[in-house]
Amino acid sequence: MEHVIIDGDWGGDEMQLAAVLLTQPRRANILGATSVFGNASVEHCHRNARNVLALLGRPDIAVYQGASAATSAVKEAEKDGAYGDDGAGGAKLPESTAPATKKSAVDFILETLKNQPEKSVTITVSGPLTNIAQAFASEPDTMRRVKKIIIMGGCTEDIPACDKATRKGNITPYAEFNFYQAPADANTVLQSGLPITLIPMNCSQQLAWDDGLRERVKDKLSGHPQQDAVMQMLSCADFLDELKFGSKQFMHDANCALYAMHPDAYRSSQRAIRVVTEGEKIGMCEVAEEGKRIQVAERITHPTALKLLVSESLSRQLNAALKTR
Ligand SMILES: [Ca+2]
Repeated sequence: MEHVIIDGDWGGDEMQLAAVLLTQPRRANILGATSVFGNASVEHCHRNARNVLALLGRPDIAVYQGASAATSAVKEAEKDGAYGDDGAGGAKLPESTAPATKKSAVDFILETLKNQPEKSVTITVSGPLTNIAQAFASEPDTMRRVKKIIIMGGCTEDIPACDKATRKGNITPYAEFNFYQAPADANTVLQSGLPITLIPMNCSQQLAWDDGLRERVKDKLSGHPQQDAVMQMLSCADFLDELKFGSKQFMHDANCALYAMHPDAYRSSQRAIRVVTEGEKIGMCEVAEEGKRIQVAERITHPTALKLLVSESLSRQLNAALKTR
């Protein structure tokens, strides 16, 4: 059984991630969720987290608000508007009526690691790494109790692109969005010596949210009152990925949950990764000769099966939630 904290800049991507875990209740138990700035302000991402979990039938999973900006940001990093101002592509979900929480994301993460048995808690991170970097800075020994941190972020290989010959990022030609938003925090976490698996975008881009999948999900959600909102949330970044990679948007974040449940579906290797923290290539990953090694997932062995698993989990969980309301 995996006991999981989901940390992210919640939007449609995290909805897919959470659905994968929620449909496997005998193998995954979500201890709580934390929000962070990223695709939108932390207030928007926090609200999305609450609303998404309520829509998935689990308003009881508490969400704790996290960082509103990178730890050492000189100026706010540029965004690409991929998910609109609200991080949900303008989709209007019903407001969760779950009680608000007062504890911060960092306090929740640290308390959970102290209260649960050592090496029993997995954290998935699908937004900027600021909450994790701050928790580590505050109590490194507590953070060492974590079983595993599974991170979607960065890019460790050149990827063929449409607007350039190759790219090593989506937000800039060098940097992936999550790492670009908080490069120093990403570097701190990757150098921390904590047990980390990194799923860089050269791996996560193997899962495109393509036409066949979205038709399937749309069909299965026919009659669901939030069908349109869900489809809107999941497809709002198409325009950017089409421009850069000639593809419909990718299911980057779902990989964190898929890896937690099916690590054997990934080929990975041990590497030391450094994140560039200044200059033109800020946010870029460099493979370092020396330094703390982490697990880097490089390939998905059966992408079609995993894509189907995400889409089935999502439609199944959304429909099941509707029946229990
Ligand atoms: Ca995300």
